[in-house]
Amino acid sequence: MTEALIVIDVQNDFCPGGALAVPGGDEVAALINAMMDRFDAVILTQDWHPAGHSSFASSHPGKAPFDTVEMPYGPQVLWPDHCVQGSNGADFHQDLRTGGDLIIRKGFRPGIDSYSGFFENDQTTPTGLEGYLRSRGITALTLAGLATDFCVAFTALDAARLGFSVTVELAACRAIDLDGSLQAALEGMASEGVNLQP
Ligand code: VGL
Ligand code: ZN
Repeated sequence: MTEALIVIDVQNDFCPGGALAVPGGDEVAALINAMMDRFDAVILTQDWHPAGHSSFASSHPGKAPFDTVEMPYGPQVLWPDHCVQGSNGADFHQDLRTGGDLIIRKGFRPGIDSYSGFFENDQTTPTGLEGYLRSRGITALTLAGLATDFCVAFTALDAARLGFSVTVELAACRAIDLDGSLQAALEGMASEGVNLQP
């Protein structure tokens, strides 16, 4: 069995001091570094938005961060401006080992957000990650990173639906936890057959 570690969005803006800081976000870097050598492949994802992205509250007059709007593809939470392409906030946290095999950037289309490393939030536009994994013969994925209840969970759900064997290493993830989103994400992942490692 060929196994990959998928490191989700361990970027400055999701760490303390960043624009969309996840509590304890910086703590996952060392834990993830220690996991890397166990895998046949290490893949990093990077949230990578153009300035003025449609997921930013600042792009919607009268709206505030964490409000929800209706997009053509469904409801979308609005976020503070974060992970703008080329900014320091979009860089990986300095403690993270970044010598992985592949970096998948997502969320670069102005009109659509992308939580999952596989499909954008319309659940149909692919990032190309599935093809990369399949052509390398990778069948099992372990996920860690930020944030448990958004990008980690969406990536895990897509991976499970695509038929990969999926484990989420919860100790090496941290959550935003917006209105019960962490509990909902954990339940959703469990019901799709994702192995939740405490
Ligand atoms: C994320 C909100 C917006 C994440 C990315 O990495 O979980 N959350 N963009
Ligand atoms: Zn984002």
